[in-house]
Amino acid sequence: METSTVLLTGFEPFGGERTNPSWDAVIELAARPRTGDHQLVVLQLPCVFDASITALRAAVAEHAPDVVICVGQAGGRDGITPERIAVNLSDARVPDNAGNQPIDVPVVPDAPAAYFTGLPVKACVARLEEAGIPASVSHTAGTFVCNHVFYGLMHLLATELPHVRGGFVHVPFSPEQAEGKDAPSLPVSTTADALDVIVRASLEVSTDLAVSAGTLS
Ligand code: PCA
Repeated sequence: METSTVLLTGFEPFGGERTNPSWDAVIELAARPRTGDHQLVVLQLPCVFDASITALRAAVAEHAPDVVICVGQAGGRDGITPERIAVNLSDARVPDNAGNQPIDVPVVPDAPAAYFTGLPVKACVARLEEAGIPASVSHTAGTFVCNHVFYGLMHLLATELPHVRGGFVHVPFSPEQAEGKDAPSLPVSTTADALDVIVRASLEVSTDLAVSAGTLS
């Protein structure tokens, strides 16, 4: 069997934080010995509109991955949240790391309003729960750089690389970040465990589970 390549990205710190658990978990996972018929390629993305998509596209072109999973921090969330939908809208409440603050601009002009993830998000959540890791499907990745990258990824795959599977996962603060904030957190090693589960489910599960993950509001 041919070895699959999985491109896993995390973000640099932003918003005055010293760390970003998305990147810390990605490098922790990459440092562990791997079992299974796939290789991981990791990349840190800048928390900057446009430059993040440019870096992602370059890595996809260089490594020709079979699966691309982008990961970002969502402070305030209490579990791992695979994202279901990317919207074609940037509306930044705070500036990015280069001082850009787009308000109500499309990620890609004249492109669809939204894309659904290519990852089996319900199977991911089921496997995470089985592993004792808090998780739920999310229906919004926000309107900042994470959604921007998620939309940019899904647009690239839809228009140029339909055989590549891709999606986005938000993760909670690390305990160190949450200190003094009254916010939930997850140890980075648990977040790394979760990313391992999601990578494997994305390689193994071709059709997502038909179980409800809907919300009423
Ligand atoms: N989280 C931000 C951008 C980078 C990150 O890790 C977001 O949710 O948009």
